[in-house]
Amino acid sequence: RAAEGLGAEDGGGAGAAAAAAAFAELYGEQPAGLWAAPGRVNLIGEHTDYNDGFVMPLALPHTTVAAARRRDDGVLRLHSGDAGPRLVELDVNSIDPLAVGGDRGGWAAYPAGVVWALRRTVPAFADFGGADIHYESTVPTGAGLSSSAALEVSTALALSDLHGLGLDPVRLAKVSQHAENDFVGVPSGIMDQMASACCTAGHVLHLDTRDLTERAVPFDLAAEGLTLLVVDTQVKHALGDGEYAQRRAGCEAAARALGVPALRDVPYAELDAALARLTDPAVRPFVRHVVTEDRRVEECIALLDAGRTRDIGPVLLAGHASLRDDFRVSCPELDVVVESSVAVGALGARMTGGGFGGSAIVLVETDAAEAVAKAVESAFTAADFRPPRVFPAVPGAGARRLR
Ligand code: GAF
Repeated sequence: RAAEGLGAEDGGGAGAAAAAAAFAELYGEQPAGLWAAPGRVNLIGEHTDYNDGFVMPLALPHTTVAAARRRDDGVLRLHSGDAGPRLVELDVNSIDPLAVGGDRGGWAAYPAGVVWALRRTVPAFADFGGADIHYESTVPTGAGLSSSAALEVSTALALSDLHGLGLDPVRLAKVSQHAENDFVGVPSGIMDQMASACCTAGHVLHLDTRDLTERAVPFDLAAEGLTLLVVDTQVKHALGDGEYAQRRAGCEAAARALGVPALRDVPYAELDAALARLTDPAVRPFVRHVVTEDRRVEECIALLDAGRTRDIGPVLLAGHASLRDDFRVSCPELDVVVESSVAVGALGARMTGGGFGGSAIVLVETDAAEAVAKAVESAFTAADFRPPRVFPAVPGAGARRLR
């Protein structure tokens, strides 16, 4: 039942104990430390990050915990509580995107990619001697909640600490994105890694993805009697399937055609003129989405700064319509979440993350949260969809050492 899914997730405590115990069982001694990095939802600002635009993610309480120790024999061993008994063992000197071969696209490509990216970009890491790592994660995979970023950033932070590199959160995010783009081969922007590395509890992160300037904006929904529900549609999304890359390529082609470095540089006031100048009709709706979405981020920030959180509801709805109709990255399940929740009084709702499945967010009065969750669940049953998983998003902390 939806109501049973409404308990907030443990903030890393249970995952930490499980990770330490599993590490000890697997590798025969206690880990040198435990590091956690969260998944995220994005409040608004979708498909803007690879257009140098603005995003507003918040970290989930759900984390990936990495239990790790150093080695000095050139061996990297990786194991995940989610991935069955198989231990992935790699020679650190031959980790490259092709040599990882069978694991390319599999979960181990993400941490292996982080090692590869650290060795390429951090001189002090060049003589990396290896590590043993075990992961436990409460971040749902394939749900559009950034389980990949949580895996990457927890790995980057663990290795940075174990080797005394002292990489700051922005550097951790950049290394992680490098791994995802150039090792795993997913052409994502930097929102998810920045969210996992830089978010703070009780806040959303207002991020300019061009220069990575950021501001933590207070987002204490409980104090206002509000709840942000996450609805995982259980429709697995995969960013690597070509649609994401195709949207990104379309946006970049449009920016070139308009003679600007990125679509972020098209002012909202000049949107109609810019659309008229585009000769390829296929990219016009992409441009309209990105330019209006950057504007919606501004609107949300202004409303939050003015203490008018309830009023962001219509902005979230407009964002969903734009992703559905112009950017065309929604799917029937995500649309049903939005329609069925608003029909019973939700203040606003939208798909979150890359789309093509994954999750939606729903802003509700807290005393209506269970009824809204049930309405969404009933609508899924009526449409013959798999039951969704519903839980509240309490803004959690970014990546940190647990012990
Ligand atoms: C995915 C990507 F990884 C992000 O970089 C971002 O583009 C998002 O889709 C859409 O806003 O999560």
